[in-house]
Amino acid sequence: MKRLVFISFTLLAFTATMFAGDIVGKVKVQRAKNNANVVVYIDKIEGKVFEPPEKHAVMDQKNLVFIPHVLPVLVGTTVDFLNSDDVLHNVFSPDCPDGKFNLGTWAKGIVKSFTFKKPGVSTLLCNVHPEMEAFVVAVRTPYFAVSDEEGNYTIKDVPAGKYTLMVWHEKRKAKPQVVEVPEKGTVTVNFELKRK
Ligand SMILES: [Cu+2]
Repeated sequence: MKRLVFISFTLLAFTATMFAGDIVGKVKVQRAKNNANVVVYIDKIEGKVFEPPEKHAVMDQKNLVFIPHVLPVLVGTTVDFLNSDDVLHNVFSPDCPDGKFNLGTWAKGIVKSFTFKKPGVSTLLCNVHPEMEAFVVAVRTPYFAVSDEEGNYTIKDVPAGKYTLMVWHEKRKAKPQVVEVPEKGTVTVNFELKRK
């Protein structure tokens, strides 16, 4: 019996990866210096809840900049906040969907963590350096990507099916698009983001 269960699980995992495609595309951000930092993601898949990864995501603070500038995570993911500078940094969020928080102010080498449990965007700020800003975008599926400076993005191994593909950018927006992911190969979806 155990063996049968094991085999069916393996088969299930196998068919799941067998019928999966990639979503690729290019985003164009109007009146921006480049096309980076757009999050493209599948908002939700009906009837599916995804276990957050045990591995923590990382937000660093280096040379007085948050790295990365935009960090998409699956809902429930814990983010480790580092300080790689010789000066003190702080992290607080005035608009986190889980409730605003302030992790305090700390020196190099210390790590503070926060778990993002609700979907949505959290602005991250540092009260030592007002010009520092970053965003954590918590989404309900693991199917997300961030665009590079050319605007390219790739979401790999998405189970075949029809979904709503959303985009998020700190200053621009675009309407969601319906995407039909093939059982094999890629589907291309491009976005043009305009003023909010
Ligand atoms: Cu700082």
